[in-house]
Amino acid sequence: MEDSGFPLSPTVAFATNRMATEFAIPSQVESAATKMSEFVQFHSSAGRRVVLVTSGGTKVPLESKTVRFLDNFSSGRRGACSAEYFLASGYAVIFLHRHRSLYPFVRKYAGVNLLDALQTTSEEGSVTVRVEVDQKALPNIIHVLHCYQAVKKDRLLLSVEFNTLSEYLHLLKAAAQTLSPLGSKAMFYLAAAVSDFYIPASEMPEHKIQSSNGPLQITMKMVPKMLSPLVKEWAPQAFVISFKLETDPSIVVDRARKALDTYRHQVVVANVLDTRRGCVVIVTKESQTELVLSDEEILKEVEIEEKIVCNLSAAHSNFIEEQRIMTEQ
Ligand code: 9Z3
Repeated sequence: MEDSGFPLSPTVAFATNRMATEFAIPSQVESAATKMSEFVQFHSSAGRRVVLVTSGGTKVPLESKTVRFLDNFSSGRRGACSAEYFLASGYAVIFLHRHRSLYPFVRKYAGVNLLDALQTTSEEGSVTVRVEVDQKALPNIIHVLHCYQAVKKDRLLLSVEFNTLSEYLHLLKAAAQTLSPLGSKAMFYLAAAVSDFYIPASEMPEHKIQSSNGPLQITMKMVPKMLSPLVKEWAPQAFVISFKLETDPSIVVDRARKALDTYRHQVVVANVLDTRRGCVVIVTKESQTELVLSDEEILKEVEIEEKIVCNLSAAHSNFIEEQRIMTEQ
């Protein structure tokens, strides 16, 4: 980050210092930053909006030569599915996702054994192999393939992978700095389920923890909240959406509102573990909008992400317009 010339607020300075001292920069960050920068320049010159979608859980190692790690439930479906709807709404998408979590388009066939869905029809030994697809095993495959190919042809989707918490944090920072020049046209859609706890490298055993030493007690540190530097330092003009997950429905909206008060970004999407596929609440400073799938929509296999993305891209348009008017005054 270039020095802005202004002193950092104490919370921002605390988070960025901890990130710099406790999380070494992983090797792939530099090349990912170059790719993201080329992607943003390409779409910015076309006047397109760009959204960073984060997706999937994070892996928190317990040993430096890692045999064991802590993980969480996130499948990456919310992020993968939302990325498709953002693409359909005209956004270019940087998809920052956990390695092997669900991926846009192909996510529809997760769990299908491809080898059961394909048959070869050409003679054995011929150079080009013709393959027949069982459309019952891969429903809607032709449409999905065409959508994917159109997105690929127009270079609208950039895939960036992370695995560990450290990789996630540094790639998020690199992405934010790359998107910052887009100003209000940049959107952050932070749907990844990032661990709140970790063991610093300096406190981690090098080798596999021995069960012969008896029951295991571990103390974990709090992960620095990177929403603070993201909103205040890295991309201060962008439209930022975070997600709040709870298991207790009676507290989720209050918690979302508290996050909004603390970080002062634009939107928190509140969701509850058991009902997250059918119901969310979009919380902003002025409003609270419940999005729910009706029984009929569930039968038609409508996805809640379609509603979320529709709501947020409209809110983003308003935000861009408000910022334009403010800078003109
Ligand atoms: C979410 O709340 C996402 O909607 C889910 C999606 C992870 C629940 P899936 O990947 O699930 O489709 O299986 N993401 C953010 C969760 C989170 O960890 N938020 C933190 C918190 O609630 C802070 S941003 O404190």
